Amino acid sequence: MSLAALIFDVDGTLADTEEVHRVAFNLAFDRCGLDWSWSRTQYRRLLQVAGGKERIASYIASLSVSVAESTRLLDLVPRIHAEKTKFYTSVIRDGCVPLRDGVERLLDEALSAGCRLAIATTTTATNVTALLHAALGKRGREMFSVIACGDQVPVKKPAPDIFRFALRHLDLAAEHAVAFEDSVNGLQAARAAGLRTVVTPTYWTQDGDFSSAQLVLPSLGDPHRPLIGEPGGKLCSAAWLTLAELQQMAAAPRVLPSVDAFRAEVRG
Ligand code: XBP
Ligand code: MG
Repeated sequence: MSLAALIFDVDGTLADTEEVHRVAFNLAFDRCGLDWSWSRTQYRRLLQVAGGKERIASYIASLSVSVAESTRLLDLVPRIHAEKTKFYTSVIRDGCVPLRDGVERLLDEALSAGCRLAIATTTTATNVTALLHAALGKRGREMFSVIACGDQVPVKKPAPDIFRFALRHLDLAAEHAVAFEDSVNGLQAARAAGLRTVVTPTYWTQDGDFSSAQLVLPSLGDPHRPLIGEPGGKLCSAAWLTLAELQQMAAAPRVLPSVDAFRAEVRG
C-alpha cells in the first residue's frame, strides 16, 4: 500500500518545546499567586500525564491539602493554563525554539512527492499555530492538511483518539500513513490507532520503552546533520530518514494493530 500521509506529534517531535512549557508553567504559577515551581526532574515525571491542564490537576492531586483547598486549586486550573499558554506562545513567537533536525527537510520532501502532512498533538491549536508560524513562516499552517489538537477529542494520549481524528479527517486508513512521536504516551496512542510509528526521543522522554515503534532514531537527520552510524545501522538509503525509506516501511507487510485498534476497525 502506498504512503499517503505523515502524521506528526508536536511537542518533542516537531520541536523540543518542553523546557519552554516548563518555564511557562512556573511563570503562570507565580502570576496566579501560587508558590509552585516545577524543576526539570519533577517535570520529566509530570510529563507522564499528557495535557497541561491534566498535568496541573494531577500535581494538585499529589498535594497534601484539604478537600476544600484542592477544590479551590482545581477551579484555578483553566486560568493557570490560560496564563501558561500566553507565556509559552510569547516565547515561541520570538523564534526561540527551532524545528528539530531534519523536520523541515522531511516535510518538504513529503509535500514535493504528493504525500500529505497532518498533526496529532495534545497541546492547543494556539500553541501549534505559534510554533508553525515562527518556524516555517506563513506557509507553516498551509503545509498541513489536518491539524488535530488536544481538546478536539474526549481523551488525550495515550488514547488513540487524536490519531483516529487525524486519520478520519485525512480520510485515510492507518496503513496509508506513518506517525512521528517522541514519547511513550504518543507511541502508545499512535500504535493503538494502528499506525506505524517513528520515534525520535528527547531528554524529556528518552527513558521510555519504544519497543513497539517501527523505528527509533536520535533525530530525523539531514545532509548537514547526518545520523552517526547511518546508513547501515537502522537506515538503508542515507544518513538521514528519507521519504523513500518511509515508503519502503509502508510497503512492508501490514503491522498488526493493537487489539483495541482492531476492534475499532471492525466496529468501523
Ligand atoms: C505534549 C503534551 C502537552 C505539552 C504542554 O504534547 O503533553 O501537554 O506538554 O502543552 P504532544 P499544553 O502531544 O504534542 O507531545 O499545556 O498545551 O497541553
Ligand atoms: Mg510529544
